Amino acid sequence: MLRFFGRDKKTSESSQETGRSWTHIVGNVFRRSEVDDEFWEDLEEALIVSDVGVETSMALVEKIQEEARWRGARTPEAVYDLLRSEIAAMLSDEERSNGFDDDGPSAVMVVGVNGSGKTTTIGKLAQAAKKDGRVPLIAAADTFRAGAISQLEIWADRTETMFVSSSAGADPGSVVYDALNAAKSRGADFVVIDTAGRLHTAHNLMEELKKMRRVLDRHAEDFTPRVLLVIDGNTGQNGVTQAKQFSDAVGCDGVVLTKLDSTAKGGVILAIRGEMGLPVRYIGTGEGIDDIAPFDPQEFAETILPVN
Ligand SMILES: Nc1nc2c(ncn2[C@@H]2O[C@H](COP(=O)(O)OP(=O)(O)O)[C@@H](O)[C@H]2O)c(=O)[nH]1
Ligand SMILES: [Mg+2]
Repeated sequence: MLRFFGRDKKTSESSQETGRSWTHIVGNVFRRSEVDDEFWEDLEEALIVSDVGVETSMALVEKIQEEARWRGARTPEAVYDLLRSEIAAMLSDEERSNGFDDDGPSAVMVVGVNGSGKTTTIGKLAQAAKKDGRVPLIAAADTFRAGAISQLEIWADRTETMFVSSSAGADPGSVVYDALNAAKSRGADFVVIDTAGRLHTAHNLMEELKKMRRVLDRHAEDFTPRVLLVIDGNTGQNGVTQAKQFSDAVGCDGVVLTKLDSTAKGGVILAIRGEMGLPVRYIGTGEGIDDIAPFDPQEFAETILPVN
């Protein structure tokens, strides 16, 4: 599913702001005249500042040093090209490229902290699914607050998508259950489920999400269960912590990296990939309904480290 829609909007066109930040910070290192110890130290530091994380930055620099030695790359320009290729290779996900692109019906739980862009992403996914000939159904299982339900309903109306909700305070697991049954009887083949994201409140979000996941798993014969984690591209190292928490609770299939149209550095995605192996599936590139694109590692690498 969602095979063609992203072609309207390229990763490289839509994340120019992110590219600018990298060109400024990481690009500067390559102005040095020599590839010496100081160069490597500066490169590592620039990657860390770009949210790539200490562990992943060190591993990346080590890999590139090795590669540079092996290939006899001795100039900053040559190392720059190696870095770009290595980043693209690291983010690509060939062996699992079909993991989310299910041919049959699927049900996707969208998780992430408050404000990361879950509700907006759900509207965009429903729209994209329609363009792709799918029949989506949106489930409002963020029942923590009435405002969350009505915000999602606006997206359902805008995209003319079937909508299943309950009242604020209702059990989110039962909303998922109702949504899957409704999807089955009404012929929907792509169920997108909104969830709460308030980590710092008394109610136990992770336990609630686990319950929802169990409901999904019980319907696995009818709808392939999927979990997408939404991460704000502006998030620094905290994004890794988020990825760990949500993955531990419900197991994530992939990440949607949002707000790449803003001053997001996006480097956290390298840290998430490096430390946890989670692939990026989609990028959010604005607040509009069509501002989503499948993630393209090569284009992303060329955006943050432009080909001269
Ligand atoms: N610029 C930009 N803003 C976004 C993007 N995705 C979401 N937003 C904005 O981020 C804010 C929070 O989004 P929302 O979907 O409500 O997040 P939620 O709390 O995770 O459901 C809203 O103001 C959205 O318009 C994106 O890709 N780019
Ligand atoms: Mg929301």
